[in-house]
Amino acid sequence: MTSKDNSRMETLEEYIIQNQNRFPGATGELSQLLRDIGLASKIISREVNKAGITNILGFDGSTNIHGESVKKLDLFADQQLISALNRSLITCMVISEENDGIVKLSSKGGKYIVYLDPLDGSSNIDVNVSIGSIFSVYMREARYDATVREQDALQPGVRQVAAGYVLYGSSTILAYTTGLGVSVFTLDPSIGEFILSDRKIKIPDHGPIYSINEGSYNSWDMGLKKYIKYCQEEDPDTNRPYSARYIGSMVADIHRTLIKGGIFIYPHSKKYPSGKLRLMYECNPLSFIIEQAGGMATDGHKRIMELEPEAIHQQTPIYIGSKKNVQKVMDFLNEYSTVNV
Ligand code: P6P
Repeated sequence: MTSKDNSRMETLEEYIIQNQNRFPGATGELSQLLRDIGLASKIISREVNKAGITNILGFDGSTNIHGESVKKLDLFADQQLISALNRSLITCMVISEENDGIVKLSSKGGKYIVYLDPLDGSSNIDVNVSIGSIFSVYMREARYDATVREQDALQPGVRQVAAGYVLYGSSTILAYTTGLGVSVFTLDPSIGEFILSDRKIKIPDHGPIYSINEGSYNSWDMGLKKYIKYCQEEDPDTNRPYSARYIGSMVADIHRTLIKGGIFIYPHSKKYPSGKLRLMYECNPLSFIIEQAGGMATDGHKRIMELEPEAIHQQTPIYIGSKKNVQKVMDFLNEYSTVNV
């Protein structure tokens, strides 16, 4: 007789292995990749939680491809994630916000391609606001012995085989999906394990919260201006006025949206004509998570995960969250699409 210990929740490792058995023919390689990311996240979490004590706050003097000053913790997170993926020899290349080009790993025959935003929201590090790591995993479609090329990584989000994020906040949360729903884990620092806290989380169909940086109001399209005014009007029947919540860390804003519902918006603007957020390592992975939880994500015209990428650091506008909230903003954008800003 097999005794199953029901006295404690599953760890991330146990859950990944059990999930792997649901994929006939699974080789265990994707499971290993997810465990690698889990391990690196624990190490990053330890550094983030003591950043104020050790000399790891502040800038390291360099700038990334977007001209943003790179913080020491950004580089630490980037190095931890890349070296963890490198050790297991199943990833052929990494594309990360912290590296201009592709990072070829020693295992040129690796079957996976991984996009990373190693520490999203890093401008919040010095003010102790939640930050996060984001990952997105694709299968390499070229022959495994072929030279690793950037072109292999330009795949639409619908071809992701896994995606997720780690949120370093009041607790460290890891959420991921392989296309079978979204599972959420909470790090128990006393045992150093991520413990399952939600097996298949669902986003509310509607939420009375909108999340956008209203500082760029003057450069919004008319439809967006009208939608935000709609959110602010008094109407108890539709839970309005909504609450405005904006953390400035996409992972934190998206995790709140996943739990409480509502909508997160980063539109195009005069400062960011193509939007600020990166398609491949912010918008696609977080859209995979939100869609798997029953939500929706578009660039204002098209489903985010159907956008055909032309560059690994490409940016896009994004409207993401509860289905009813996203559909409502789309109605306003369509109604006023011919009205100039
Ligand atoms: P803004 C952080 O730098 C980031 O990439 C996302 O995490 C966040 O949602 C956005 O930029 C914040 O941008 O222009 O509102 O400061």
